[in-house]
Amino acid sequence: FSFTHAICRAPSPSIVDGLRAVDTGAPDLDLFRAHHAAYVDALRDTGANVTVLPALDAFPDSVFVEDAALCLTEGAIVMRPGAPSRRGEAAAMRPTLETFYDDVREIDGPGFIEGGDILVTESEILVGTSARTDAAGVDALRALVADWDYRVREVQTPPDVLHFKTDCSLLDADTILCTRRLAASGCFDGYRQIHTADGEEAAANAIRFNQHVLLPKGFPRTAETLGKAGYDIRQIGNSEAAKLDGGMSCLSLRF
Ligand code: CIR
Repeated sequence: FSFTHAICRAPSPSIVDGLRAVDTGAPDLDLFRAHHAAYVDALRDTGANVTVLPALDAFPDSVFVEDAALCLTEGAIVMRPGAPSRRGEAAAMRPTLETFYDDVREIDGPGFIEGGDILVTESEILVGTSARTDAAGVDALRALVADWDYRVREVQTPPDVLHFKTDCSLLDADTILCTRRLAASGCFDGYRQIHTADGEEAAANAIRFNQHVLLPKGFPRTAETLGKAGYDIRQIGNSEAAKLDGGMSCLSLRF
């Protein structure tokens, strides 16, 4: 959770065509841009170097950069998104990764894996299989990071939840913020856990970024719990990204 860099991408007018599980209306581009700017400011505020890439009109979901790559200390890995409309985003991210990393690797088919299903903790990499990530994708990641000494553990994203990290985030070396439905699977046994308040499940997609915890706005009980636990909370508007099932983690690559 200690980072010197982040990569984001500006939202494109084509976000109105972004993927969504349930259509609750098109996101408003101006409001999306305002929320995105507040998000980038909160990252920069920690002293990190934040690159904001230009919008990619051909890829409506490309503002959700997290799904295109996994950034580790030793190198970066280009993902292989399960959503066909998102596959080109991963390739488009590669040249940027190469400006920061000497070692850039790529997930080979036939498996699929998206960054939103990957949670990196101090001791392991958890990957939730989902509609976007399959067991072959997890195996491909495991093979790619073996020489960097990472332990990759396959877990399950809850049914009807887009990504594993839709329901969880890392708060510090041994603390996870997660929904009760995900905790019930036992995947975080052994970690200290803070659960989102009932009805505030969408607060689980937060990020710890240096001294801040970026939390989507509108989840007062979870915010209060985290504040009492001593975290420095920054609440960021997320109404427009939420219409496309996106949240705090999706909007950046952090390393
Ligand atoms: C999608 O369905 O792929 C996008 N509309 C949302 C991606 C959110 N990304 C994430 O949770 N990491």
